[in-house]
This record gives sequence, structure tokens and C-alpha cells, in this order.
Amino acid sequence: MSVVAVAATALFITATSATGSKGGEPAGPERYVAALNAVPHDPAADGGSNASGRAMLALRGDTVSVLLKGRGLSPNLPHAAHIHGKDHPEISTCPGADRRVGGVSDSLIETVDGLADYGPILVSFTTSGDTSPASGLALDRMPMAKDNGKFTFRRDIQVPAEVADHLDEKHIVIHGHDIDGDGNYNAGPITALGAPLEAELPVACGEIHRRR
Ligand SMILES: [Cu+2]
Repeated sequence: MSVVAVAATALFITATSATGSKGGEPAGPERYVAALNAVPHDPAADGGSNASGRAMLALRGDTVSVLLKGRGLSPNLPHAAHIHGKDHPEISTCPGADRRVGGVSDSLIETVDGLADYGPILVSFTTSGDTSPASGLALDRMPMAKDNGKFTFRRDIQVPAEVADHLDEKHIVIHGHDIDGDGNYNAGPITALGAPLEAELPVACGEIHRRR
């Protein structure tokens, strides 16, 4: 092959990989979904909390466009929501009922009880400003459930490269349950995270999967 032919071949490969396969259109985002199910607390201890949710994520580079819908949540209260996980190649899972013991209650799976399964906070789903783990309990910037116990959260978030590269090994967790139904999170002990148990209690969790 001549030098010119080699150069032309290299140029063709570069152009092909940059534009994707659909007639020169730019390659679309990678799409991910997560179905969030209720965290299995003792029903007597959590007052029968039955929160759930659904997330659709679109990844472009290290930016994730998040659409997260939560339901069955304590109304008119903020609900901390995060991507949790462990560093690749460690795989994390949503916490099971065997995680109730520990922390300030042995009937509830507190955030610290669940960390062994679903790992620490990696990204905070705040409505504005910082989205790092440091904002994990920034309740004044977390999605607020309406009267009907639902919220819809939308935001484009720049995530760490480790999260972008291994998004399908992570989890989404929604927190917050007004256990005594008094309309606020003031009741109950302060947990190891420095927040009232009601505010940090994980209520729904779902694994992130790549959509095919
Ligand atoms: Cu969390």
C-alpha cells in the first residue's frame, strides 16, 4: 500500500468512529434506566412506607441527563436522592432485609446499615449548585414531594469519570420518611450522618442498567 493509501485509510477510520454508523449523524447518548423498589424495612417500624421510583439517564461524555420520578413518598418534604456505588470492579447491590441491624434502629435499614451493600454517595441529585457527595444531605436543595407523595427531578449533572465509565454498576437511592407522620423530619434520633433518622432513611433503591 502506498503512503497516500495508508493515510486515506486512517482518515476514513477516524471519520467513521467520530460520527457513528447512522449516515454521518453524531452518535446518540448512552441510555440507562433504573427501577427503584421499596427498601425492606420492618413494616411496623416504618409505618408501611412503600416508596418507589423510576429513572431514565442519558450519558454524554461525563454528563448525565437525569430524569427521576419518585412516588409513595412523605408529602411536602424534601427527599435526598443519590447515585451510590463502589469503585469498579466492586459491585454494589440494593440493601436486603438482613441489613436492618445496626445504627440507631434494628428494625430499619439506615443509610449507614446499607452502605456495605450499596456503597457511599457518589453523586447528589440536588436541584441547584453542587452535586458532589458533600451535598448529600443538603435538604434545602433536594427534590420536594408534592401533596400526592410524588416528585419529578430533572437535571444535567457532570459526574466523576469513574461513575460515567461504570454507571451500570451503580444504584439510585431515594431517602426520607416521616415515620411519625407529623409533617417534618424532626422526630427520632440523630444518626451517624449527623441528620435525623427520618431525613436520611433510605426508602427506595434501584440498580442502574444499560438500556439496549
Ligand atoms: Cu443516598
